[in-house]
Amino acid sequence: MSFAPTPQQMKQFKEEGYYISAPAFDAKMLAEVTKEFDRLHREVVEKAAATGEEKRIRLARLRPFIGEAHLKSDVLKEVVKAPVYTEACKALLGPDADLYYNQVVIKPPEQGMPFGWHQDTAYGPCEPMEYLTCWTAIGRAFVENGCVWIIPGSHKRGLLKHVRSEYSLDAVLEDEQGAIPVELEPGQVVIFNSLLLHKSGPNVSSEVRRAYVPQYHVSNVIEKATGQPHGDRFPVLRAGLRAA
Ligand SMILES: O=C(O)CCC(=O)C(=O)O
Repeated sequence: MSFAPTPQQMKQFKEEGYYISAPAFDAKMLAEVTKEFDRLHREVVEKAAATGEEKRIRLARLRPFIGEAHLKSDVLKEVVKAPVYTEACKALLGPDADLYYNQVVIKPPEQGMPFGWHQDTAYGPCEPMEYLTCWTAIGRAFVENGCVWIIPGSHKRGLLKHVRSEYSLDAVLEDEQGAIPVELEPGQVVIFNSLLLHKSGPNVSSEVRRAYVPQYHVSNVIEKATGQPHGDRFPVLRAGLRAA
Protein backbone atom coordinates (compact mmCIF):
# COMPACT_ATOMS: atom_id res chain seq x y z
CA MET A 1 0.00 0.00 0.00
CA SER A 2 1.30 3.44 -0.90
CA PHE A 3 1.27 6.19 1.71
CA ALA A 4 2.23 8.92 -0.72
CA PRO A 5 -0.36 11.69 -0.31
CA THR A 6 -2.96 11.65 -3.07
CA PRO A 7 -3.58 14.78 -5.18
CA GLN A 8 -6.66 15.41 -3.02
CA GLN A 9 -4.61 15.13 0.21
CA MET A 10 -1.97 17.47 -1.26
CA LYS A 11 -4.70 19.99 -2.07
CA GLN A 12 -6.18 19.71 1.42
CA PHE A 13 -2.73 20.19 2.97
CA LYS A 14 -2.15 23.32 0.92
CA GLU A 15 -5.58 24.85 1.49
CA GLU A 16 -6.50 23.60 4.96
CA GLY A 17 -3.08 22.81 6.39
CA TYR A 18 -3.57 19.08 7.04
CA TYR A 19 -4.55 15.67 5.75
CA ILE A 20 -5.37 12.34 7.40
CA SER A 21 -3.72 9.07 6.39
CA ALA A 22 -5.18 5.60 6.20
CA PRO A 23 -4.17 3.33 9.13
CA ALA A 24 -0.41 3.03 8.66
CA PHE A 25 0.64 0.51 11.32
CA ASP A 26 -0.64 -3.02 11.90
CA ALA A 27 -1.94 -4.38 15.20
CA LYS A 28 1.36 -6.12 16.04
CA MET A 29 3.36 -2.90 15.61
CA LEU A 30 0.79 -0.86 17.54
CA ALA A 31 1.01 -3.37 20.41
CA GLU A 32 4.80 -3.12 20.39
CA VAL A 33 4.69 0.68 20.40
CA THR A 34 2.10 0.65 23.20
CA LYS A 35 4.44 -1.48 25.31
CA GLU A 36 7.26 1.01 24.70
CA PHE A 37 4.98 3.93 25.61
CA ASP A 38 4.05 2.29 28.90
CA ARG A 39 7.69 1.54 29.71
CA LEU A 40 8.74 5.14 28.97
CA HIS A 41 5.80 6.49 30.98
CA ARG A 42 6.73 4.35 34.01
CA GLU A 43 10.32 5.63 33.80
CA VAL A 44 9.22 9.27 33.63
CA VAL A 45 6.86 8.87 36.58
CA GLU A 46 9.58 7.18 38.64
CA LYS A 47 12.10 9.93 37.80
CA ALA A 48 9.61 12.66 38.67
CA ALA A 49 8.69 10.95 41.96
CA ALA A 50 12.36 10.88 42.92
CA THR A 51 12.54 14.71 42.66
CA GLY A 52 9.61 15.21 45.03
CA GLU A 53 8.49 18.20 42.90
CA GLU A 54 4.70 18.30 42.87
CA LYS A 55 4.26 20.04 39.49
CA ARG A 56 6.68 17.68 37.78
CA ILE A 57 5.00 14.63 39.32
CA ARG A 58 1.56 15.85 38.23
CA LEU A 59 2.69 16.44 34.64
CA ALA A 60 4.51 13.11 34.48
CA ARG A 61 1.37 11.30 35.59
CA LEU A 62 -1.32 13.25 33.76
CA ARG A 63 0.19 14.61 30.56
CA PRO A 64 3.68 13.36 29.92
CA PHE A 65 5.44 14.70 26.82
CA ILE A 66 8.45 12.41 26.41
CA GLY A 67 10.87 13.98 23.94
CA GLU A 68 13.76 12.47 21.95
CA ALA A 69 11.90 9.17 22.04
CA HIS A 70 14.02 7.80 19.17
CA LEU A 71 17.02 7.84 21.52
CA LYS A 72 15.10 6.05 24.27
CA SER A 73 13.50 3.28 22.24
CA ASP A 74 14.88 1.17 19.37
CA VAL A 75 11.29 0.47 18.30
CA LEU A 76 10.52 4.18 17.89
CA LYS A 77 13.88 4.78 16.17
CA GLU A 78 12.58 2.52 13.39
CA VAL A 79 9.01 3.86 13.50
CA VAL A 80 10.21 7.42 12.69
CA LYS A 81 11.19 6.18 9.22
CA ALA A 82 7.83 4.50 8.49
CA PRO A 83 6.55 5.03 4.92
CA VAL A 84 3.61 7.17 6.07
CA TYR A 85 6.12 9.73 7.35
CA THR A 86 8.84 9.49 4.68
CA GLU A 87 6.24 9.72 1.90
CA ALA A 88 4.75 12.84 3.51
CA CYS A 89 8.26 14.30 3.82
CA LYS A 90 9.10 13.56 0.19
CA ALA A 91 5.88 15.11 -1.12
CA LEU A 92 5.79 18.14 1.18
CA LEU A 93 9.40 18.90 2.13
CA GLY A 94 11.49 17.50 -0.71
CA PRO A 95 14.09 14.75 -1.11
CA ASP A 96 16.05 15.40 2.12
CA ALA A 97 14.34 15.46 5.51
CA ASP A 98 15.34 15.10 9.15
CA LEU A 99 13.44 14.29 12.26
CA TYR A 100 12.96 17.70 13.88
CA TYR A 101 11.54 16.58 17.19
CA ASN A 102 9.56 13.57 18.40
CA GLN A 103 7.42 12.99 21.43
CA VAL A 104 5.37 10.34 23.15
CA VAL A 105 2.22 12.00 24.53
CA ILE A 106 -0.05 10.08 26.89
CA LYS A 107 -3.32 11.03 28.55
CA PRO A 108 -4.40 8.60 31.23
CA PRO A 109 -8.10 7.73 31.61
CA GLU A 110 -10.41 10.13 33.43
CA GLN A 111 -7.71 12.63 34.41
CA GLY A 112 -5.52 13.32 31.36
CA MET A 113 -4.98 17.06 31.09
CA PRO A 114 -5.91 19.26 28.10
CA PHE A 115 -3.38 21.25 26.08
CA GLY A 116 -4.18 24.73 24.80
CA TRP A 117 -4.36 26.22 21.29
CA HIS A 118 -0.94 26.73 19.76
CA GLN A 119 1.16 26.53 16.63
CA ASP A 120 4.12 24.18 16.92
CA THR A 121 6.42 26.72 15.25
CA ALA A 122 5.92 29.00 18.30
CA TYR A 123 7.84 26.54 20.48
CA GLY A 124 11.16 27.14 18.71
CA PRO A 125 11.01 29.47 15.73
CA CYS A 126 13.42 28.30 13.09
CA GLU A 127 14.41 28.92 9.51
CA PRO A 128 12.61 27.82 7.39
CA MET A 129 9.63 28.29 9.69
CA GLU A 130 7.25 25.60 8.44
CA TYR A 131 7.67 21.90 9.12
CA LEU A 132 5.49 18.81 9.41
CA THR A 133 3.81 17.48 12.54
CA CYS A 134 2.63 13.88 12.22
CA TRP A 135 0.21 13.27 15.10
CA THR A 136 -0.21 9.51 15.22
CA ALA A 137 -2.97 7.68 17.07
CA ILE A 138 -1.42 4.61 18.71
CA GLY A 139 -4.83 3.71 20.12
CA ARG A 140 -8.21 5.21 19.27
CA ALA A 141 -8.35 9.00 19.58
CA PHE A 142 -11.76 10.56 20.12
CA VAL A 143 -13.26 13.65 21.73
CA GLU A 144 -13.81 12.10 25.16
CA ASN A 145 -10.27 10.72 25.50
CA GLY A 146 -8.65 14.01 24.48
CA CYS A 147 -8.06 13.83 20.75
CA VAL A 148 -6.46 16.73 18.95
CA TRP A 149 -8.58 19.63 17.60
CA ILE A 150 -7.53 21.81 14.67
CA ILE A 151 -8.65 24.99 12.94
CA PRO A 152 -8.46 24.16 9.22
CA GLY A 153 -6.83 26.92 7.19
CA SER A 154 -5.28 28.62 10.22
CA HIS A 155 -1.74 27.94 8.92
CA LYS A 156 -2.36 30.86 6.56
CA ARG A 157 -2.48 33.32 9.47
CA GLY A 158 1.32 33.23 9.91
CA LEU A 159 2.98 32.88 13.30
CA LEU A 160 0.63 34.27 15.97
CA LYS A 161 1.51 35.79 19.32
CA HIS A 162 1.72 33.18 22.10
CA VAL A 163 1.75 33.71 25.86
CA ARG A 164 3.17 31.41 28.48
CA SER A 165 0.65 29.78 30.83
CA GLU A 166 1.45 27.44 33.71
CA TYR A 167 2.00 24.33 31.60
CA SER A 168 2.16 25.52 28.00
CA LEU A 169 2.57 28.28 25.45
CA ASP A 170 -0.89 29.42 24.31
CA ALA A 171 -1.83 31.26 21.12
CA VAL A 172 -3.66 34.54 21.62
CA LEU A 173 -6.97 33.86 19.84
CA GLU A 174 -10.17 35.89 19.55
CA ASP A 175 -12.30 32.76 19.14
CA GLU A 176 -12.18 29.12 18.13
CA GLN A 177 -14.34 29.53 15.06
CA GLY A 178 -14.08 26.64 12.61
CA ALA A 179 -12.43 24.26 15.11
CA ILE A 180 -12.97 20.56 14.47
CA PRO A 181 -11.97 17.44 16.43
CA VAL A 182 -9.74 14.94 14.65
CA GLU A 183 -11.00 11.52 15.69
CA LEU A 184 -8.70 8.73 14.51
CA GLU A 185 -8.57 4.96 14.40
CA PRO A 186 -5.43 3.25 15.76
CA GLY A 187 -2.54 3.76 13.35
CA GLN A 188 -4.00 6.76 11.53
CA VAL A 189 -1.92 9.92 11.28
CA VAL A 190 -3.00 13.53 10.93
CA ILE A 191 -0.21 15.29 9.10
CA PHE A 192 -0.25 19.04 9.52
CA ASN A 193 1.68 22.23 8.86
CA SER A 194 3.54 23.44 11.99
CA LEU A 195 1.63 26.74 11.69
CA LEU A 196 -1.77 25.03 11.98
CA LEU A 197 -3.57 25.95 15.20
CA HIS A 198 -4.31 22.89 17.31
CA LYS A 199 -5.12 21.88 20.87
CA SER A 200 -6.18 18.71 22.67
CA GLY A 201 -8.99 18.17 25.14
CA PRO A 202 -9.00 16.49 28.57
CA ASN A 203 -9.39 12.74 28.82
CA VAL A 204 -12.78 12.20 30.49
CA SER A 205 -13.16 8.64 29.18
CA SER A 206 -12.09 5.30 30.61
CA GLU A 207 -9.66 4.77 27.72
CA VAL A 208 -6.02 5.88 27.74
CA ARG A 209 -5.04 8.17 24.84
CA ARG A 210 -1.62 7.45 23.35
CA ALA A 211 -0.17 9.61 20.58
CA TYR A 212 3.23 9.54 18.93
CA VAL A 213 4.17 12.92 17.48
CA PRO A 214 7.22 12.92 15.21
CA GLN A 215 7.94 16.16 13.36
CA TYR A 216 10.03 16.57 10.23
CA HIS A 217 11.90 19.40 8.63
CA VAL A 218 14.18 19.92 5.65
CA SER A 219 17.74 19.14 6.72
CA ASN A 220 20.03 21.86 8.12
CA VAL A 221 17.42 23.80 10.02
CA ILE A 222 18.66 26.90 11.83
CA GLU A 223 17.20 28.15 15.09
CA LYS A 224 16.23 31.79 14.55
CA ALA A 225 17.30 33.03 17.98
CA THR A 226 20.82 31.58 17.88
CA GLY A 227 21.59 30.93 14.22
CA GLN A 228 22.66 27.45 15.29
CA PRO A 229 21.56 24.08 13.85
CA HIS A 230 18.40 22.94 15.57
CA GLY A 231 16.25 19.90 16.34
CA ASP A 232 16.90 16.16 16.58
CA ARG A 233 18.82 16.29 13.26
CA PHE A 234 18.18 12.58 12.68
CA PRO A 235 18.11 11.87 8.92
CA VAL A 236 15.01 10.04 7.68
CA LEU A 237 15.12 10.80 3.95
CA ARG A 238 18.08 11.33 1.61
CA ALA A 239 17.77 11.90 -2.15
CA GLY A 240 14.14 10.77 -1.91
CA LEU A 241 14.98 7.45 -0.24
CA ARG A 242 14.65 6.24 3.34
CA ALA A 243 17.90 7.22 5.10
CA ALA A 244 20.14 4.32 6.20
O1 LIG B 1 -1.17 15.22 21.95
C1 LIG B 1 -1.54 16.22 22.54
O2 LIG B 1 -2.33 16.16 23.45
C2 LIG B 1 -1.06 17.56 22.13
C3 LIG B 1 0.15 17.44 21.30
C4 LIG B 1 0.51 18.72 20.67
O3 LIG B 1 -0.28 19.61 20.54
C5 LIG B 1 1.85 18.92 20.16
O4 LIG B 1 2.70 18.02 20.34
O5 LIG B 1 2.11 19.98 19.60
